[in-house]
Amino acid sequence: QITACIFDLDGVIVDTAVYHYRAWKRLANELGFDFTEEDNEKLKGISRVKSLELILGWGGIEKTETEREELASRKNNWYVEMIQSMRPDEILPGAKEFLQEVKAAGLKTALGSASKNSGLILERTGLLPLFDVLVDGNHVSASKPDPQVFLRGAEGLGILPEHCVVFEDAVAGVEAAIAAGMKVVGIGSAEVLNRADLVVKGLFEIHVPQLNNL
Ligand code: G16
Ligand code: MG
Repeated sequence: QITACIFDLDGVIVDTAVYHYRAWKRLANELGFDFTEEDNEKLKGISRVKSLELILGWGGIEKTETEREELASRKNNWYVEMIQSMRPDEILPGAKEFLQEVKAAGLKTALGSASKNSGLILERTGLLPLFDVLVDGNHVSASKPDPQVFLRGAEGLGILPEHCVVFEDAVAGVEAAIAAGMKVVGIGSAEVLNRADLVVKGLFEIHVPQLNNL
């Protein structure tokens, strides 16, 4: 019996990936190199620090820890500047409707995101009231594929992992949900998210009654 839904943010509720991409690209360009959109896929669901490590690797650049901190915060400033002006119309199709359907059915909701900026995004898009519990990059020490972010969410809701279903667009996030002992609905391509219990194109394709047949 599913009694709680745990949602990833970027790629499931909103499309902030394009803003992350722009900001990381700008940083890479300032450092004298570029990376492809295909490489950008590898950054999805990965923490800020890990993303920077990957990008510096692609550029063949080595930096000290202090320098890396400065670069990460430079990228974050550009990113925050862009998401400041996000509007409710940037919510992905069906996401708000599905959240409302879940709440109306009496299920609990939690956010399980790697982002340290999730509060600002939910506030700007007006989705904050639809979540019972928020767990994001500010609350965890290990990032996806580690299950910590989802286990904290379940704990916060007071619901056992086996009664939770996770909605995820990233391979690392699907792995994290499985490691947490939860059901998982992949958002995106079935080929890429082949370990998910079900894959849909977006939250517009799923309804509450399906959740107990995963
Ligand atoms: C998101 C994105 C990642 C990003 C991470 C950290 O995770 O998918 O690309 O690197 O958050 O974001 P920030 O720099 O804002 O802390 P999720 O888990 O919501 O998909
Ligand atoms: Mg995501």
